[in-house]
Amino acid sequence: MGQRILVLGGDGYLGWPTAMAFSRQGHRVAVVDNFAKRQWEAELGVAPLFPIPTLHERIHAWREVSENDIDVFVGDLRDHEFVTAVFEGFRPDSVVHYGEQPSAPYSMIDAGHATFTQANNVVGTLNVLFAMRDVSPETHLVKLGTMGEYGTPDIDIEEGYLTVEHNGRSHTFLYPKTAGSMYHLSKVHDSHNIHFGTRIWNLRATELNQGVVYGVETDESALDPRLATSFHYDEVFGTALNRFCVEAVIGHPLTVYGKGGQTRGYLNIRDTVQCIGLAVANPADPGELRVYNQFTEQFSVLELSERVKTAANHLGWEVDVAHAPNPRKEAEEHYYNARHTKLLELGLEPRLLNEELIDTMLLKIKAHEGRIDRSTLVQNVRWVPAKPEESLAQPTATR
Ligand code: USQ
Repeated sequence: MGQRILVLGGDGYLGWPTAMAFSRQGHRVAVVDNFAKRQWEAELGVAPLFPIPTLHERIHAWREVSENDIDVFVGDLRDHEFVTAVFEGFRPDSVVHYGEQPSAPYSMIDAGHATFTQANNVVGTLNVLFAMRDVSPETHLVKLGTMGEYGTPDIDIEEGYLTVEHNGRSHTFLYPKTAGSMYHLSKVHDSHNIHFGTRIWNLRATELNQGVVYGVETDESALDPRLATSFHYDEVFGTALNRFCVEAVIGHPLTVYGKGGQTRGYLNIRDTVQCIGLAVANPADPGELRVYNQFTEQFSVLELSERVKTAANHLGWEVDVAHAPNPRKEAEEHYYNARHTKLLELGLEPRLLNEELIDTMLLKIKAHEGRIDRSTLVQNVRWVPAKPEESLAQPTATR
């Protein structure tokens, strides 16, 4: 029997494909969104690569294509009464929570964007936890965390917890977090609040510490152009591989920040949908916060840029890799070994990055080349503000 699944942030890059996938599998799906992402895009003058209809138009198109309905609640997760009313009205079995400000650079623009990001993300998640406590304590929360919560410690990264031996005794704690941006820190704060909700109120939760997602489409978004997902390539909302592919298409040097040794976990957007499905199908027990590291393979940014360059060269395109000064403050050469076995044990079948997949991305992006605004590729959001006399040096390009 299908579940009642509420997708928070259901208008976004991952939320919309997730909603469609569950709907197609026969679950009863409702999405919540306040269109904040569309406002941040307008604020920064950036746009997704593919034209994105309104949420209501998308839902209408989905009904035409799939003969399935998706319910919609428009409102802000920071509004406690709204969140409570949604839980009372929909009574979800599972809540998939993507409804947060998702960009590290956005959170680092200035004090206003940092405080907005942390307040928005932390308050929204707290309202979800209180609605669960008061309205539907049996609901399973599936919360998108991030691998960036851990940072890049000099020891192996475990899945969520670390057992510490101290003065002859031992205790298992949430794995220590050394996040690298105000955005990543907002997710750290969420993790502690969710842990509290499971310990004190016996709630059930799964946190998915996701790596960097890449990809242009999923099985459902590919069914009709009106179902496209909001693929970003600008400096603020675009992620590394997606940006490199767009840059390769228009002949812009690939923007590797600094030495390029920054290693992260990555996964295909289709695997995001698969992982969420596995988490929802296998709920946590009451009182349990399960933590899964959600990525399929790890790369340095330099390796990623080389993969894109090779694929583009085979298509006959010239591509430069530019080592721009790093606008972020992060380790550019570091140890990185993060465990990610729990989702595999649940049955995840990874779709690994290969040249054919990069080709597919490059060609799909090429078909929309006319919509690419190259002025949004470099916006110089810096982790440490520039001194007045200082400006970013020009990148050195290598071919
Ligand atoms: N990077 C470049 N050049 C670029 C863009 C990024 O070298 O043009 C580097 C960054 O400096 C960083 C790495 O690539 O070392 C990843 O950056 P990213 O912008 O692709 O990803 P990040 O800012 O970490 O954030 C993204 C999503 C966020 C999610 C996170 C997962 O926007 O929502 O939480 O990936 S993770 O990185 O595992 O924390």
